[in-house]
Amino acid sequence: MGRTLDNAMLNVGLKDVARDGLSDLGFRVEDVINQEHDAALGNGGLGRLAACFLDSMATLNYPAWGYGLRYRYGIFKQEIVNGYQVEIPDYWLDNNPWEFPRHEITVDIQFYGNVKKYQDENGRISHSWEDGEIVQAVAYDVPIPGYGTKTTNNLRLWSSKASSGEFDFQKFNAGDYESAVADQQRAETISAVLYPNDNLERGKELRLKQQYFWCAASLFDIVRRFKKTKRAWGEFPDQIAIQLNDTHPTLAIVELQRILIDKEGLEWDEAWSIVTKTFGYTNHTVLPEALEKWSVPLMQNLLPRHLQIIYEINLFFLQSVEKRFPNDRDILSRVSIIEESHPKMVRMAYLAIIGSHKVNGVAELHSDLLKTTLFKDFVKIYGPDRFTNVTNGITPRRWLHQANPRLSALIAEKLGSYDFLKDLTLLDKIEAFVDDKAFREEWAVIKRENKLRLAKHIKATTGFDVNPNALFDVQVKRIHEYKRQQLNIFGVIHRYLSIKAMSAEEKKKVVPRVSIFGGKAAPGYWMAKTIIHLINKVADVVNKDPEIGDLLKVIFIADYNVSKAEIICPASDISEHISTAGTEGSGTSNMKFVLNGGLIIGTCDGANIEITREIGEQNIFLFGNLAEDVEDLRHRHFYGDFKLDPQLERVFDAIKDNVFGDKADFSALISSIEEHGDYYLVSDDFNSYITTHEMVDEAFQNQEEWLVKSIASVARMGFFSMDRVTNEYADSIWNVEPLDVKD
Ligand code: CR1
Repeated sequence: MGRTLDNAMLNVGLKDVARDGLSDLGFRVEDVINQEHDAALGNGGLGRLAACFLDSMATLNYPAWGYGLRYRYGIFKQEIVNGYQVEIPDYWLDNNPWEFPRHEITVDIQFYGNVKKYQDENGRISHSWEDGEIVQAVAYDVPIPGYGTKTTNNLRLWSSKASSGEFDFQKFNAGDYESAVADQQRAETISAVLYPNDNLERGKELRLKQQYFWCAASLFDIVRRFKKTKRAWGEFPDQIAIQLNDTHPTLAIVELQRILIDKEGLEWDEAWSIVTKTFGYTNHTVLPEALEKWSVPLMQNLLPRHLQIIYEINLFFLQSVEKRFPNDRDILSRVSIIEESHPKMVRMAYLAIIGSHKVNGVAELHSDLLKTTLFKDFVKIYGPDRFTNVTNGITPRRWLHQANPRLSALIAEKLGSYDFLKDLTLLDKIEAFVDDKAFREEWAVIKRENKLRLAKHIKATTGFDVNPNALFDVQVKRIHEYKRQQLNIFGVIHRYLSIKAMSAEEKKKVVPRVSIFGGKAAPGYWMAKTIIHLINKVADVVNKDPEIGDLLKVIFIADYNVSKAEIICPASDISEHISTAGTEGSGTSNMKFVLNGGLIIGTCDGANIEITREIGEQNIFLFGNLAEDVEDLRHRHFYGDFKLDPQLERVFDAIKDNVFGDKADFSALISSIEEHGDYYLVSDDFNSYITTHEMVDEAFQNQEEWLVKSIASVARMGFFSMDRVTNEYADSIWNVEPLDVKD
């Protein structure tokens, strides 16, 4: 979510009032804004997308709730010590004025125990989940004000607590002090910490506990609210839509089925029809290591009744598949929710598909890949209409108006109002001013000021001076091999070596560059940490090399988060979105950078492809192999049919010559490319990457042309508003309409 104050003031239209009032008291509104801690309850694009959804749903007057966990510790704070990432706990909850504790709204959540079967006098069988342990979920509400509307929605975050309350005094009085404390601590562990992995699942029991705790509390809340209306159960899907943001809340499907059959006494078929009409599932990644699977024994122990229901769902599903494809024996094992491995595993994505009425990916390429690879069999079973695409977007309130107030004001001045913040397609009208000299000038001045602001931040946090006239080249996102920060830093080394080999005359023609990196590595992701280390070692050498001077600077901005992104996005000349084709679901920072007048260099991956379609291929720097070629290239690497790119070899030679510290520190990174199959195709894309960067340099030298590209691109970004996205979900998945709040 990032910070709230600035966004909330802008959304409810009170920032000017606040500024004046504070100034009367001798304070600057900016200083007050900067006191706030980021709410960092997620890892990367997935969580930030949810935050953009909340802003949009409130702005468009959709009566919608967000549900999540109130982690005591969100994503860790990152420090760089001697070039290495160090993780520090993030005490974000101290002095958080935005949450409203609802101590009266609690739900008892059960774990472990066993299932008993009962038969009544009519022979009807029922199940009851008994014993085990109970943990209490307590609601904390965070208000989400929409922009230019009276609607304020609610984000409800659940915190875990011992069911006896703060402390079991009975146990205490009986002399069992230790166990009273232990109960309390075990319960509080559930919402204690966010798992710090982006695009990776690790199957730990506590994580499954978190997921169930969150789903069960939220479902109880939703069902309680529905029951107050006294409507018939059949109306449930008309009144309620639940969207699963990836598979992490898939247990909600099973939980609703359990509530309906075990608690409310509905027949299986009626209940299941309600469930599937209620849920929609968004898939956010095709990376195999991110696809959730839970071990059957683990689930059997923690959630015995849910496992039974999953087996039942699977049985009915497989029976229907067998009926439709009687001659295809293999399909049953391929699509089964249960993977017949040792131990057996529950495939959460399959459960999510089977329990939902619509499944969508987050960009066109990604949704196509889902249909042709991961979920191919399900397309055969359910038909293509069950699968759809909704390309991601971003909220222009935070990512233009709040992050770049001067650009927003310039656009408003030209368009005559701030209406574009509610209908981003209106931006297309600024293209008419592309030849207006004064407008262009102003556009350039704003970019320069934003670069100065970032330069100031860099100076304050790293001690390095960067030249604001240099080309600012930015890659900020989670550090991951598939996102290929290693390709970027190898490109930087190539540039460094090239400059070193130049004559004084040649150096005069070099376009000065500042290569800016930022992003966290998962604490257990060793290769990602190695990449961070290499970036910082290269920075040490390059930034202090007198032969280089202002021609190249390398900066690693520590602790990248939402509020840093708000400073960084408006300040880029070019940003990098360079994942191996076919691996990035969508990417959303690509949209943020373009909306702020930065150009981008990228592969034909995720939403880059649609950004190109919208802004025109003359306004983007695309490079690299296509998704359709990836499999073949990997195959060739596997059979040794490949030669390392010679310019990349030169880069590796420098690393092996200890130019950037001990070569041993980077040997695994190099051998993953040289010897172990180059899974992310760094070598295959290297030549295309550096040639395209030469084109970037050339283009940047013609500042007038560059400005035209920048303005035209912003003008054509309307499609990527989160409001378009939200309306698409509302129409094609949720079947919900806006509800105006009356005065
Ligand atoms: C994807 O990697 C996408 C976001 C939001 C991420 C990224 O490309 O922009 O989702 N996926 O859709 C993810 O976190 C668990 O999967």
